[in-house]
Amino acid sequence: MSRNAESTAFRSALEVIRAVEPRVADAIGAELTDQRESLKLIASENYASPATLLAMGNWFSDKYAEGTVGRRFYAGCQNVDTVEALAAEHARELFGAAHAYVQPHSGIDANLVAFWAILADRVESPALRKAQVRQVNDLTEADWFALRRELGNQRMLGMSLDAGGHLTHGFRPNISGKMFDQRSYGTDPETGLIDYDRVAEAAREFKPLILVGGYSAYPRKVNFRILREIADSVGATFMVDMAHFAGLVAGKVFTGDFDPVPHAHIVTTTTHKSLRGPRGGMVLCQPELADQVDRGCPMVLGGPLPHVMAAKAVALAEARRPEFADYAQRIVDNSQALAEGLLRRGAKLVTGGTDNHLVLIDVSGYGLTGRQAEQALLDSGIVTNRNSVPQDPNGAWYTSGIRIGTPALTTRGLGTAEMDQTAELIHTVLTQTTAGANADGTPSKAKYTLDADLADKISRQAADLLAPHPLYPAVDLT
Ligand code: DSN
Repeated sequence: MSRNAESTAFRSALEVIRAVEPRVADAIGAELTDQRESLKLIASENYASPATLLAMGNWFSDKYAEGTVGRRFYAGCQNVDTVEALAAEHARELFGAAHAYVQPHSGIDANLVAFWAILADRVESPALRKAQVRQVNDLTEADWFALRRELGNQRMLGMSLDAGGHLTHGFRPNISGKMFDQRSYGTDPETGLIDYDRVAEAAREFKPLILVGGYSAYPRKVNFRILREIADSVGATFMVDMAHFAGLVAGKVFTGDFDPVPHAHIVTTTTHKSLRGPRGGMVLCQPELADQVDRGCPMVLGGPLPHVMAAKAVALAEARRPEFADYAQRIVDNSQALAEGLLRRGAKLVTGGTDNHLVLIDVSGYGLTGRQAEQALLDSGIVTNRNSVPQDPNGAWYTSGIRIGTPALTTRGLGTAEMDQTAELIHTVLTQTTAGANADGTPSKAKYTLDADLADKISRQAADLLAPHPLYPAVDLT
């Protein structure tokens, strides 16, 4: 394919949009400029390929397709069937999964599908059985009451938020925190690592229905074989949310005990993080859960998004190519180079390093909160996000950590030498930022001072780092 084809496609699309609402066309163009110019270290973001992006902007967006392949509640779904079946096939092959459900619109949605499938499979309730065989209208009020009580009292054991777990693993800001009686496992206070003996102990005491593995801010590999053994020892269903590291599983960086797919009963993911696909979610599962998983829409999901499923099929096809394995390995090489660069300069890192795509800096070592550090870095052209660290004294809003990740910069082609330079920029900003005070003289968790000239200088250096690695080099919108 010629490089011109990409330019022509995006330029023509913008011309068509501009004729209707020029401000939208301008905003789309401005977004590309912003993404091109920022040193993006947000661990959960990436850049999808032009083919993936283009697969989303078309007539599939106009089609309703509730149901599953070959079993729809709407007529005329033959083309949707094609792309959904392709996406599922690529997902099964890529991950070695027995079943793949590619309809979830996000990671939260994928987790809701999984929770429902596990509850429906495991909870022995006559009312639930009736509901499942679609005799919903026969349920009495007492049935509904009993059902709600049974479902709402089920136990979930997952990683605590400040250790790197995710909101959707039973925490109150998400509906899972209201659906489940949740208990958390943390990490060892000395090493910052998961202590599997303590997870086993918590499982023995709590007897969860679901043991959840997976994280959004834990910088290390997780041994899923051991977690499965723990789940089995208490009769729990083992679910893994691999949203953050799906690309590392796809690229065979995480294999054996560290690949969740052969060990978990059910695995959920997003498709847009390290996997580099469109914004969306996906569920992989063992055959016995497939039927319930496929009921995701309308049980907990709105109508499928066929245009996004088309893009998932494209992105998953890309992830099956040999070069994706090379990409996944470079993500981790870059992350480790960044961690080493920071450590060498004196930064304090949670767990002292990384095995995956992310690094968690404990910025209390610089006398800052996460909020202050995030803002000072942003002023300097470096985009990160603040995150709690284990036993964080500053809570989830101000935090004491900065989470940085390498999937996006690796997609642009930056390598380990540039990661060392990135570590230098981050360390310089954080050492030169001073925590501010409130009007009454008490320490502020948000205010800070950073010399504007220094911030400008770092921004220019960040731009210099990016310059040899243009984003979407074939796309010229001028
Ligand atoms: N929002 C994603 C992240 O940044 O990790 C997960 O939900």
